[in-house]
Order: sequence, then structure tokens, then C-alpha cells
Amino acid sequence: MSEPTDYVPPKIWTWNKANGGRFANINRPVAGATHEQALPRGKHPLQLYSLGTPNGVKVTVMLEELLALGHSGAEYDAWLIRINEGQQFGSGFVAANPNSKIPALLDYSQGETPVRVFESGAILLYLAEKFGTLVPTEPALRAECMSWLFWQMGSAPYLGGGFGHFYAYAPFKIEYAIDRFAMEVKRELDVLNRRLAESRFIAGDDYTIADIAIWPWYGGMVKGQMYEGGEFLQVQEYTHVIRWADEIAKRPAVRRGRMVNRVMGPLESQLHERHDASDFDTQTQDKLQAKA
Ligand SMILES: N[C@@H](CCC(=O)N[C@@H](CS)C(=O)NCC(=O)O)C(=O)O
Repeated sequence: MSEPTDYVPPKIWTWNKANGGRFANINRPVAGATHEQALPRGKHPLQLYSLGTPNGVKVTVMLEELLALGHSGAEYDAWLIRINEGQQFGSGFVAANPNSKIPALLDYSQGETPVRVFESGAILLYLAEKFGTLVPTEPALRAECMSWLFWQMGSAPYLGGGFGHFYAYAPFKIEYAIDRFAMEVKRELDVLNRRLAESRFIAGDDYTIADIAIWPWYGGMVKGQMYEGGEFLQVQEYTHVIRWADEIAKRPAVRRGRMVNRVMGPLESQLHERHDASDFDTQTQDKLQAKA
């Protein structure tokens, strides 16, 4: 194993602002707002402040699934938070999520003082309970669903913050770190593969918030869409995860949800803000740029 030799941790850690990492310009060792910036508010009770990353996509897929099920109360405005420009540190966003990370949801359906919800898993559960769907009520099935939902919240940081960071974003390659997280991500993929060998969906026969939480991360990984790490991790081995990921990708609500707040990829797949169901037909970037 190649060993970096020139770093010895000092007695006290200090903040090296120019550490060269991909997100060095937004990472800080302190919390709180950096500037005053109120959040915009649209016409619907549900206001989402997000970005089309795997954590953001969980919530837009959930909202589109609720609408597809006929829950008109799930109509929402989705506002774009550009995290690479530090918009998550504006005072309005920090009031919605003191942790300064997308996604954050404000629910005005009970009055002018909104319910705030942050952490994508908490948002999925909040919406599932609010609308009484996509989470089982029978205790054993509910426990299975909750277990996988919380599994995702605990596991994905090894995939994103661990493997993705050191394999794709770190300013230089560290064999020890890549090795550690590649091993863990392969183990996680094997956990899912074994589960999906015995079950159509993650929590059983029905599609639930556990699938919605896990799909953007691990479904993306096995389809080779994350960190250009598919070959490195030999993701084609996880055939049951691929079968499941393909089935979910075909759902109309998933196809819509993954477009919302997306700022990368083909222009026709990018709907930067969503305020109305018709926006999918009229407000994608290809159409907006053609009009401009
Ligand atoms: N555990 C959180 C993680 C959210 C998260 O990491 N969001 C990222 C984008 S995917 C973010 O906003 N990063 C901005 C920052 O770290 O400053 C959740 O699931 O909601």
C-alpha cells in the first residue's frame, strides 16, 4: 500500500481554507448563517428548498408519487438552492435547516407558522405519515420499512462522503481511504443484493419510502451513474439491485421527480424550479433557453 509520508497531525487542528478539495469553498468548521437571505415562497402549502442530488431527488420523487396517487395536498413549489454558491448558509435556509444542507421542507398547511422538516429521511417519513401512504401500517412491515430507511440514512455517507469523496473529489488519491470505503460500499451493495434477491421491493412486496430513499444512491451506483466508479467497484455483479433499480426508474413519478431542481445533464432533463405540474412540459431548460 502506498503511504503518504509528509503529514503529521498537529496538536490542535486548524482550518486550512485552501485545502484544494472539490468543496473547499463551501466547507466550514462552524454552523450558522453567513448572510441575510429570505427564502422565496410560492402558492402551495409545501415549499421545498433543494437541489437535484441523490438526497434532494428522494423528496421530489416522493412528492411526485403522492401527486400520482391523487393527493392534491402534496402540490409543491420546489426552489433551487445552489450549494456550490453557498445558498444553504443564507439566514432563511438556516432557519429551515440549522444543518445547512438540502433538502429542507416548509409546510404551511396548518397556518402561517410553517412546520419545518430537514433531513431527507425525516421529510419522507413526515410526508408518508401526513398523507397516510407509502409506509406500511402493519407493525412488522412498518418495522422492516423503518429499518431500511434508517439503514440508508446511516449507510449513504460511506458511499458519498467516503467512497465518492476520496475516489472522485479529493485533490489526490489516498489508497488507504479509497480501499476502506470501496470495501464498505461493496459490502453495502451486497447487503442490498441479498435482500432484493428475496424481495421485489426493499421492505417487501410493496414500494415504500425505503425504496425512495435508497434508489437515488444505490440505484444510481449500480447503473454506473455515480463518481465514474462503476467499473472500479464492478457494480454489474449486483444483479438483483440492477433489476430493482431498473423497475423503479420506469415509474412516471420517478422520471418527473429526478428532473426537479436538477442542474446537470441534458437540458430537457433539467427543471430548475417546479411550481406547477405543467412546468414539466413548459419550463425545462431546453424550452427556456429556446425562448430566451
Ligand atoms: N443527511 C442529510 C444529508 C444532506 C446533504 O448532505 N446535502 C448536501 C447535498 S446532497 C448538501 O446540502 N451539502 C451542502 C453543504 O454541505 O454545505 C439528508 O439526508 O438530508
